[in-house]
Amino acid sequence: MVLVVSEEVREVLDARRPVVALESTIIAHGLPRPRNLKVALELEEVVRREGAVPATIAVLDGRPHVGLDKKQLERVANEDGIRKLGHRDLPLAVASGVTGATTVSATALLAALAGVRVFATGGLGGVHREWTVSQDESADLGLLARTRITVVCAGVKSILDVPATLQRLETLGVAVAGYGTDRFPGFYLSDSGHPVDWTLESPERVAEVMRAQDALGGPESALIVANPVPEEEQLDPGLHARVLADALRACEEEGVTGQAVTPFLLDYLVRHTDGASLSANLAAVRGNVRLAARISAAWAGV
Ligand code: PSU
Ligand code: MN
Repeated sequence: MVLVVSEEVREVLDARRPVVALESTIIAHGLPRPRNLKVALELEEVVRREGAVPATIAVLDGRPHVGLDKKQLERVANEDGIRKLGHRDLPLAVASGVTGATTVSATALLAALAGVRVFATGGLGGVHREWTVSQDESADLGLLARTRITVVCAGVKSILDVPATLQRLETLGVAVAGYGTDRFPGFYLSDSGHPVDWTLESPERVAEVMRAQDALGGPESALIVANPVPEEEQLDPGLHARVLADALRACEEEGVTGQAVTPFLLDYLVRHTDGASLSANLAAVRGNVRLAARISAAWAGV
């Protein structure tokens, strides 16, 4: 067995108790040090407070881990040169003995392989704004079209082309519902300016949709639960628009491409909003993790 499932996670899975998968790219590449380790520990604590067990996922020395202890989390947060692994990178990382953080696509795949059904993150990857030139669409979307998992997120990162991403999710057949809203959230912002077709009002309703997915059969696709950051905690929309425009320009001028694009833009926003984008990002992630824990409880029937 290639997958290393921690003893605690194995026990809750066997007992069909609530468990929530957490990604590690946000820790290694999405948040500045030393705040990132604190956040990683805090997010696990949020899951526990809701009565669920956290399963943070990463690849350590070529072994995919589901459930990390404190030392392992510290490695993800602090190790220099830690790689960013999408799902296509997993076999290469395993065979090369590499240590890397997993993106939404790699985390969702490993969580599903381990039998974890609910996953919380910040914002999904998606279609980048200059897609017609770069063809840059996150592998998150394609993987979620083929993986039976529930992802709680604050929409897709606002650095992306949001309507194009929503269209791709429709084309790929991935279910999307707003949580308590008929507006698609905008990651740092409560509202991306685009609607969603479905609204779910409680963790129990989300669990019912998950049961319906399984009962219907069909392609093993994901369910995206789009949970907005509370309006009081969102980034000021004017500031967001201004700094994002600068960030996109800087990205182009500096010739940043591929995997480096998302971390570059996130970091630019943190530095040029005096940390306000970081606060909004963290508020969104915290809310998502809490909701995911509640959904995992409803799913487990507790
Ligand atoms: N959400 C965040 N911060 C992040 C990411 C998401 O709040 O750093 C990461 C996720 O791991 C997502 C990845 O899968 O960015 C997308 O990267 P790319 O655009 O290179 O596929
Ligand atoms: Mn990309």
